[in-house]
Amino acid sequence: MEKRHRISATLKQSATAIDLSDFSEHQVFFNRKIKPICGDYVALTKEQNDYRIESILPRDNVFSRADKHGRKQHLAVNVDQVLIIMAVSPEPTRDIINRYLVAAELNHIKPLLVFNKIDLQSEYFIATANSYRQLGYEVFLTSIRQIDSIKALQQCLKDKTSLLAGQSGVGKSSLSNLLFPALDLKTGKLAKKTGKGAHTTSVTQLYYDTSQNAFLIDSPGVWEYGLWHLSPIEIAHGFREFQNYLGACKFSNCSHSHEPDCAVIQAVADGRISEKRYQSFIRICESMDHLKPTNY
Ligand SMILES: Nc1nc2c(ncn2[C@@H]2O[C@H](COP(=O)(O)OP(=O)(O)O)[C@@H](O)[C@H]2O)c(=O)[nH]1
Ligand SMILES: [Mg+2]
Ligand SMILES: [Zn+2]
Repeated sequence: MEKRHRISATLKQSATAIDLSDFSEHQVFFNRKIKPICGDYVALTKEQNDYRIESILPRDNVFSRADKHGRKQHLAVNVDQVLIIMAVSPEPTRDIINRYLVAAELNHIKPLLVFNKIDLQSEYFIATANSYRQLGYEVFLTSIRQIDSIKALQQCLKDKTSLLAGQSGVGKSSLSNLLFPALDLKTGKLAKKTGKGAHTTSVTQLYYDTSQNAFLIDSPGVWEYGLWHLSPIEIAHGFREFQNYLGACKFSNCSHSHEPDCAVIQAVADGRISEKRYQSFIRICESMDHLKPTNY
């Protein structure tokens, strides 16, 4: 099926879709059985002046996060990569970075780690960036005051769908305006169109930059509630350097916290896994206690 129409935002009973052949936007309707998510490719039929979603094309992946009850909630689909933006200030805690990475790994979406405001240099920040580079992650050091610093990152956005993530104040809006100069992101197109009406179920918005053939998905508060409920076994799969050891523990359901003959604990003792990352893993596992397990 031709990938011609893509959902850019959803409301309860309608959605907007971009026609990729002429970049026009249409309001589209759908019946109860069809649940479009931002980023979906859809097949439309035209009835008089209304467009209807006939079907949703198969999804490559789904990016999820927790709702306020700690339940897994689908946010966007067909995402190639998630841009995890951090800044010298507000300074990220290790757990924030690791929680984002767990989400990206478990959603099977490539994370790009962006360390922004590098003009306000801090050695701790750069050392942190390097430690993630050593784990094999793609790391970018950027500043909106040094335009050359964003070029490498911009190259990675071409022909891709990128999801923007990061705490408030790290520079997401300023960076996206530089990375996507063709888009008028500041004016808040969505805000103008739909306001904060009660019928708005999602403020997740997909933008299309035709000059770079790049899609950007912005979802304010993408990390307000963070990870949905996960078991230690699942969380361990979000720590990529643990993968080599996960089959080697004495107990197949090892939580890597206290068990004897745990290959992960041994790797930490041998210095093959960083103590800081391991402690963060333990804290993230403990933070799940207050979330109710769900049926997902
Ligand atoms: N020094 C410095 N300030 C920045 C940089 N990027 C963003 N800022 C500032 O950080 C503040 C928050 O930026 P904003 O883009 O609104 O962050 P957002 O909340 O993540 O969208 C603004 O005052 C920006 O001017 C940077 O690279 N260096
Ligand atoms: Mg912003
Ligand atoms: Zn173990």
